[in-house]
Amino acid sequence: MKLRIVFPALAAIVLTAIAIIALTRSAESAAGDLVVTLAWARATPPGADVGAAYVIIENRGAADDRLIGASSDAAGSVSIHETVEENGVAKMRPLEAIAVLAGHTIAMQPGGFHVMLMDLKSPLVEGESVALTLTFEHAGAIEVEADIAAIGADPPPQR
Ligand SMILES: [Cu+2]
Repeated sequence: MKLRIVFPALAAIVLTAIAIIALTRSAESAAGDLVVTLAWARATPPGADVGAAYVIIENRGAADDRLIGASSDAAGSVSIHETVEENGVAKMRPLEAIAVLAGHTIAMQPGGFHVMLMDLKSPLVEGESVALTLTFEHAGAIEVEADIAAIGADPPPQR
């Protein structure tokens, strides 16, 4: 008898918790089968006019796509970069595109793929956000708001 009352109550609590978690994770932007989450950037020190932003790109579809460009009103120019290590030295190089294969996830992060913001119009300030538009070959444009973390911050935890 008691179980019958406790169980629905428990179920309601669990469902509420799931709904809350889903809401806090709803900071995702999508176009078609491409979903972009966890957009963030590192704050820039005074005087610096370049910064970097990072996103997670998930291709939930059955067709491959490619990230072919990025733009932001906050910067004079924006490009897609990759950091590679050559002879023990980290170097950045611009990429024409990043393939986002069907069913795959691309995780940008410091030391790897990133969105390079050049000629910043103002410094990236911790606690604020910067708007980015990512352009995909097939899915088109996806707009995201990148949360600005501290200078040199580690990536936010993934799900
Ligand atoms: Cu770069």
